[in-house]
Amino acid sequence: MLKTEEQKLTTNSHLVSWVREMAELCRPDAVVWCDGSEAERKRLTQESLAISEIIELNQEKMPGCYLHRSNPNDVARTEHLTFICTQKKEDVGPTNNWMEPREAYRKLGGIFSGSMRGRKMYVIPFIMGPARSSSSKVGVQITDSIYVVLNMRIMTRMGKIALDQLGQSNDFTRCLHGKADLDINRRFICHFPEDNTIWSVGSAYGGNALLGKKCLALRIGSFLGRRQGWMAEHMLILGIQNPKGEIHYVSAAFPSQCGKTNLAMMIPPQGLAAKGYKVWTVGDDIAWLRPGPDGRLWAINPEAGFFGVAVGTGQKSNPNALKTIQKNTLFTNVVLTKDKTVWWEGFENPPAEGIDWKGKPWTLASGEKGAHPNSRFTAPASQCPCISPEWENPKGVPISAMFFGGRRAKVAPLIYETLNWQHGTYVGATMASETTAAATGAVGVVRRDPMAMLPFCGYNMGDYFGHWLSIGKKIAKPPKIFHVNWFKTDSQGKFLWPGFGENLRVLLWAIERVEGAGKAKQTPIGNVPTADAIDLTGLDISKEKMEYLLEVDRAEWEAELDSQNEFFDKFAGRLPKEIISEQEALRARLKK
Ligand code: GTP
Ligand code: SPV
Ligand code: MN
Repeated sequence: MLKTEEQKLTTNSHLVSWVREMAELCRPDAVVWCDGSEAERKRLTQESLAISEIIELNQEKMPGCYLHRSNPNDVARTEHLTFICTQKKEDVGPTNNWMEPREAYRKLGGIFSGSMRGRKMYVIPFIMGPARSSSSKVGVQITDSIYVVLNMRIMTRMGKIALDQLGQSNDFTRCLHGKADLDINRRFICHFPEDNTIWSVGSAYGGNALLGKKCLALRIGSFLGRRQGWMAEHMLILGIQNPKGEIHYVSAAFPSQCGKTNLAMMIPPQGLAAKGYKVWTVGDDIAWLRPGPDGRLWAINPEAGFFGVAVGTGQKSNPNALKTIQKNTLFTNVVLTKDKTVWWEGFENPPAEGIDWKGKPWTLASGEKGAHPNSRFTAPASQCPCISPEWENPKGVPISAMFFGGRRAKVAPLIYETLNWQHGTYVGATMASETTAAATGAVGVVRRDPMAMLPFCGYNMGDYFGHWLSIGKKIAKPPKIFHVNWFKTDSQGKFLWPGFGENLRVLLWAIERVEGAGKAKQTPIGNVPTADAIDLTGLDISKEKMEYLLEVDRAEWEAELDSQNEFFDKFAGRLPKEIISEQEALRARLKK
């Protein structure tokens, strides 16, 4: 059944026999090997249209753009159905769900069995990272969803290019994905880091189904990174160019739906643009970081596209994202307008009526939400107007500063600088944020989300903190680590800081600190800018507001430390002693 097409594309016997084995399990009507060509894109688009999996948008206004509506029970990551399957349960730690590998293969195998009858099986070879980069990894995803293939085309370097990179090697992540019947009761996202394998069944949603992204680049990636001496992080990467033309690259870890895409594409506010500042996007969600021979940490973006949150993306908040999604973009769970364009909450000039994300007639006047809060766009990174000339550099870019941050209505000031790598690791390890619509479950509940990796770390998080500490010992010139919070609110729950492009002001202070300048005040938690240290040229914000944004309240921090302990207690013996001693030192500073 496989013969003709496979032989043309690859002679890799490891790959060919694995695909044959999976086809025997899933029993598709046909196996299609994807080469990544333009002709293939056209053909698959037509097939997807024919089964109403996607809807053609206005090709004059939005060439190459299509809309997909998910099954309403399948619109976000399902963390309770996501498992790490290692021989020993303690290796996944207290923050991951565990399943015994044989049990997982048996259980999911039962669901996969015969599940592709009447459908085609697509084989997608892909690279995470720039082609020919020694930092890149090859994966091969099998799927029965054309929507998934079309997304993978945008999000990864796929097809022939990946087979060329793989050659005859057996070193690739085996990614099996099937929609089965999209039944949430038969949905499992299982990772087998010890086998370099991922099996995902019963969902066609982004992070559950585009297996190169969270599953490979973060869960399997973090596991491989620990073995091989690098880091896989839920971080954006951006370059900040000063008026002299010098560029500092920084990375930032914020939990899902907490502003990575927006920060990665921000436009300098007028006051700073006039002075000559520019921002360059390298990546918006994931960074792979390695110690370089020069003692610095170097980062690549393993992805080739953006799977961004649509809701909230507007002319005012993120004009670069809007320019990026003018063409060749897939939209998921947004409003379809009368003239076959798209809209979502937070996008200016709403239409009076349209079809909502569930496919039902919708009017603006109804006050109902038209787009799902986790609606998304999938767009090629190369279309971003501020994409960095370095974004595909196989060596990556050197990182000067790293930022941790989340949604905190209180406690965390706008920015503070940690004292060193070890203290920064502690600050990342104790990050907290209010939950969002990116995953199913309650929204707005504060939870610990270390390094924004809580749902994405492929092994015991205690060991992960240890890995951070060990990387710090290997780099002579570590980036400075900061913590930011764009989401502090007033007594009415209104955001105090204007955010978006204005965030550049805060990053510039951090870069001044990297360069040994920038005025700072010592506080128990770290160094905070003095009231006049942040460049506010052209921004109208009161002195009182700034003072409150930068305030460090001792009583709030003492309570924060108590709540950190509840999280630490889960790790029992596996929390590095350095993390505990950093917390003790902070407690002592707060008491002084
Ligand atoms: P994932 O793709 O889920 O990982 O999300 P992300 O971290 O890339 O978040 P994104 O940039 O898409 O922003 C998520 C939401 O936060 C959107 O609704 C934004 O409008 C909002 N947001 C982003 N940056 C800011 C900010 O600086 N201030 C405020 N108040 N909201 C922001
Ligand atoms: C996230 O939830 O952090 C995302 C979207 O970036 S997903 O690909 O679904 O994980
Ligand atoms: Mn993300």
